[in-house]
Amino acid sequence: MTDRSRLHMAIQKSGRLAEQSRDLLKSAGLKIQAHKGQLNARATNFPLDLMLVRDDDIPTFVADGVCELGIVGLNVLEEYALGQPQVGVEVIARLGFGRCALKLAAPAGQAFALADLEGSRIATSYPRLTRRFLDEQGIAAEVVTMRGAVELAPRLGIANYVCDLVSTGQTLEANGLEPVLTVLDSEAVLVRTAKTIDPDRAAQLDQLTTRIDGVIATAESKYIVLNAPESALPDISRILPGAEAPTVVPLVGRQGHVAVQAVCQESVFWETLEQLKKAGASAILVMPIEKMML
Ligand code: PRT
Ligand code: ZN
Repeated sequence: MTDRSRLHMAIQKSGRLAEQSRDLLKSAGLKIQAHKGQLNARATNFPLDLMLVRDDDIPTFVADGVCELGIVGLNVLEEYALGQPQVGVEVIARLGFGRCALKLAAPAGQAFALADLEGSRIATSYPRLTRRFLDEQGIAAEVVTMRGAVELAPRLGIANYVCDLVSTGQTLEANGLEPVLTVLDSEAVLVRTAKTIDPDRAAQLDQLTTRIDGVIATAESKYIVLNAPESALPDISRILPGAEAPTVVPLVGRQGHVAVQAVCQESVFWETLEQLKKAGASAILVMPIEKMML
């Protein structure tokens, strides 16, 4: 029996999203108590229970309200949603991991034009997304649904093309295929049920999602401190990536010089530091941010 005084979140038990889903929750300050092989885990310092399931089941759990929250690949979610008459799951945040793309691939080295798909057979584990794409392009083709080993279909003579998830592209290459079109760009997303949640649970959900937003924001953010002549401030503010209104403090004993502090919400590259130095900055420090609440 599920404890209705606690929030429930469905995450992948094992697989490509499992570890990073748990890491995200840990970064949000949750201590998770899990026992090997169990389908449930409990946060000991937050009213959250985890359901550890196959990724394919996560949209259903969330849509039904069995779990208020879930972490799942956008590809799995969209494929599920296309088969449902009503939207039962809402995306709250993109999480920046599990990145991949659903791509249409053709035999390598073969000239390809969109019109070639007309009347062809396309093997995929994502029949609804593939069908939607073909419909949008006005192409009539046969979609062959396969559970796995999709990339073998052309060689086995089952299909002319495949529509499969790609991250590095190695699997396609190893099977003599090359991507020709992108059907969907995907990554892990945090989702919530569209069902109404009682006020206590809703407050917990807000608290948790605010923390997760903070974790996502911190992943890329850096804290920059530097010294500069006051006259260089306009240039320096322009260079600082994704920084809002930096703090400017006078430097004691150094007339016309200031210390600048800023949170940069985009990656800070060596090139950025070189540009800052050129603009007159010195003693530049770039520091990771551990926690942030926006
Ligand atoms: O057991 P369960 O059903 O939970 O897991 P699963 O086996 O269905 O899924 P899993 O763990 O393989 O993937 C979970 C999610 O990770 C997917 O739904 C995607 O959102 C995301 N993801 C990210 C990927 C990939 N990258 C990926 N490369 N999912 C699958 N692949 C496969 C792809 O299908 C192909 O076979 O990896 C191969 C291609 O990889 P490259 O690197 O050779 O291009
Ligand atoms: Zn799966």
